[in-house]
Amino acid sequence: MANPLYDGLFGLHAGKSTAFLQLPDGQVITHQGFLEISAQIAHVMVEIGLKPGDRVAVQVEKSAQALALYAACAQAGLVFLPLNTAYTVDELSYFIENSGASLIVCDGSNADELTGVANGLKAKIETLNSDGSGSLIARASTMATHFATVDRQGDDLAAFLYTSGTTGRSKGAMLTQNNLLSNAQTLVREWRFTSDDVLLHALPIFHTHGLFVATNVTLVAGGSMIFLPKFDLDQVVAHLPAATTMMGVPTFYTRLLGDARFTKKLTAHMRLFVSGSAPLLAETHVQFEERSGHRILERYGMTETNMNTSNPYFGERRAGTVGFPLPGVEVKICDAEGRALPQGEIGEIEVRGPNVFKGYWQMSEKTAAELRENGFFITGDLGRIDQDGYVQIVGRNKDLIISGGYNIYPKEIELVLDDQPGVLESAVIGVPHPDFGETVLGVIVAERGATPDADAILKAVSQTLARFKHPRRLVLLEELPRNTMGKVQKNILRDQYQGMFTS
Ligand code: MLC
Ligand code: AMP
Repeated sequence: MANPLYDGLFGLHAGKSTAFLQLPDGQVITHQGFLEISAQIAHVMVEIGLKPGDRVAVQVEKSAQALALYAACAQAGLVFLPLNTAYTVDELSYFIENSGASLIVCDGSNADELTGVANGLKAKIETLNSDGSGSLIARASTMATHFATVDRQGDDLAAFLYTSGTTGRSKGAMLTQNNLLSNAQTLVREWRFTSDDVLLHALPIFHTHGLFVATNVTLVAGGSMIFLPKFDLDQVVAHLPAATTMMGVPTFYTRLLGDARFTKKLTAHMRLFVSGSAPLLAETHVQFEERSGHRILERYGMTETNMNTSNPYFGERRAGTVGFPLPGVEVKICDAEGRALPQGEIGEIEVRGPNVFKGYWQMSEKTAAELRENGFFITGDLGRIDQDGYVQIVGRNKDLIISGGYNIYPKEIELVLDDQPGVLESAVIGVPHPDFGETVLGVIVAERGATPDADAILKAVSQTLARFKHPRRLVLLEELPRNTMGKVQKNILRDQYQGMFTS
């Protein structure tokens, strides 16, 4: 027996004294040093009483210790459940309750509020602060630096990542050990990662991009990461000279283009820039090449599937496309029944492969609605495949806004807006935004004779939902445009307000 994920990402670096994490304060953590921290944390998990398959809900700032917690969960056979640091206690309570997490790891500043949630659910709580302090690490520091890896199979669960849906209820996407490992191994080969690579890591580590793409790829290759707490333009510019690769959402690249320090000279030594999580405008692609001499490599993925397609490392990286299906991944353009459409036509993108998740936690109906019996996952993205085989994403068949790489489901916000005094109904739409790509606009209709108070509404939203989901503006309309079936025509609203943040 073995533990494919731990062995394939972490265990293979045992004893290596080469750098794994380079922190902004100059501290370097070697591969072996990292394994020792994670082994110590794994001992704490066992001491707490966690058993293989138990869920560990984690809402902490990015740090080396936070990453070691991910490795510890893999080694102890636990299911890692990372959560956006922007989530409110309301949002967290749902994830913790729905997942049945046995342990919550949070920042010390949130411990009091979350202790209430934990007690109600019989979950244990430990703290981990951004500077690496906290009860978890205090306990870990007394533990042995070797831990006997727990046996797991490739089909066992490794992580839950929550993703919202069109009904407003979040779903826990169940990812197996094999889902994560197979995708990382494929990407290392496709993108030519080696142990010489130094990846500039400025993404959060609670989503697929920063954790399962950037981190897992670096681990499989045995390379190292300059591990920044977040995307900060000055820090990124300062650390680029020491990096060989960088991964980011389009906002990273538009922000770099907006800075005069971002030049050919600064990036001449770089090997690769990868973009994903949101559409990269073709004009950004072109401007980036003009300024830096590098063609960004755009790829396409999702929480439920990890990465599906990628532009080629060698060969033409075609702007406005997400490249070819990755080896082992099948991509079909289909009609609503899942029948393949003729080449070149626009339809729903469906994918199948070792990367595709196992289903939504305890939501068999939702799983059945999106994951076909033949293994194809209905992505909700609309696309076509051009005559040369490049996949192009042309839109979405799901009501989703992507702001700065974060997914926002309008329904979740509409439910809160509809509850506010004086509001009859609402429609939330995404409109173009120069920095975030898209941003949130709330359109509300007042109850007869009422005058809703916009400030009070936004305050109520802020108590319930994470900041990145807040409408950046509210618009009051007499009524919402509807079609003959009574369905709100969001396309009309999007057309009407498309220039609100760009002109
Ligand atoms: C922060 N804010 C956001 C936001 N991020 N609002 C909308 N959309 C976002 N993405 C809020 C802040 O709270 C702040 O609120 C204000 O916006 C401006 O803050 P900022 O200083 O500009 O925020 P910053 O820290 O710079 O964050 C922007 C960002 C960050 C783009 C760097 O959001 C980011 O790192 N995004 C990456 C997301 C990601 O990793 N996605 C991958 C998902 S995986 P205020 O109160 O000051 O106005 C996936 C699969 C795949 O999709 O294919 O990869
Ligand atoms: P998430 O649910 O956060 O994993 O987001 C996945 C969604 O992000 C996909 O279904 C796409 O809509 C979008 N996405 C990811 N990568 C790209 C890309 N390169 N271009 C366009 N959309 C993308």
